[in-house]
Amino acid sequence: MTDPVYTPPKVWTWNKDLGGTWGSLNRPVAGATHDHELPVGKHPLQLYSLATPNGVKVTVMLEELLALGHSGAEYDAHLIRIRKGDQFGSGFVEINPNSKIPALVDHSTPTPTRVFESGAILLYLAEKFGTFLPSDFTVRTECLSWLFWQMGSAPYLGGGFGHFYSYSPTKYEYPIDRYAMEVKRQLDVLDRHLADKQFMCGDDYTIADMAIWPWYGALVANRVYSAAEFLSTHEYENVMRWNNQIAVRPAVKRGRIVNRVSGRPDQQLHERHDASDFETRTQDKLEATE
Ligand SMILES: N[C@@H](CCC(=O)N[C@@H](CS)C(=O)NCC(=O)O)C(=O)O
Repeated sequence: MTDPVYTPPKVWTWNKDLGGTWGSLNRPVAGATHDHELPVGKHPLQLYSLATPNGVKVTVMLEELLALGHSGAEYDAHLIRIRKGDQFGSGFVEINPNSKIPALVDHSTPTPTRVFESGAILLYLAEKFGTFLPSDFTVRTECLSWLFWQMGSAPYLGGGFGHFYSYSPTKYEYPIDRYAMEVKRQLDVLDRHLADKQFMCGDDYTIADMAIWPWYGALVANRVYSAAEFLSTHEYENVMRWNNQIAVRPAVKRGRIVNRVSGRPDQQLHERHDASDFETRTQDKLEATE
């Protein structure tokens, strides 16, 4: 089917009825829509997030740090329901003027430090705790190249492919073709790179893997957009192997369920305020005590 022809007007105006999952929520202006103070828990690190791929990057990193024994990485994970517009509350906008999860506040610094953008948060935590980022200058540089590759590439996967294949109220051929092609190219970039490497930066698991896995690992495992068959992701064998290797890490299994509000109840921990919450406060346990 040929897509309907659209002639853009001279000046774009805001059509408030865009439709679709995000059409009525997103606006062409920044800033808060309502007053809302953010809660602050007892731990040094306060995370405000949701278990989307960008959110999972950070909860996996925090769980990995704790698994290594860094008690300073103890955190409260507060839920930000982006489909309800929590990202536009005044408190959230103060810590991320871009109104997107994840956002972190470090209360262990002389004055609280806000960090937004998942890549910046991963880098902040890696530098703060001196781990998951190689110290050798050359390897570190390569690693940061992959971290920033992810930050630049995932918007084509999420905002491009995912949006038009999954969220758009009407399916149009041109944008789906355009972004499917780009996402397959990205998967091929990863597949070739991982052909002779265990992880993105070599033998060590780093923040580059933590950034890339929640998006591209989820894609090949058919956990985002139900697009594995459409994109023939089984063809990217090295990405599949790398995905499986990361998915079994205990910290990854914990991190990916924090701030999750959909899927199996035992895989949803809406808020995390204590390590014991994984045993006692997943949705299956909470529902059983209701
Ligand atoms: N580049 C940002 C992207 C963050 C982002 O797009 N977050 C999405 C969820 S995955 C969000 O908060 N969307 C809410 C909205 O667009 O209103 C990052 O990596 O932190």
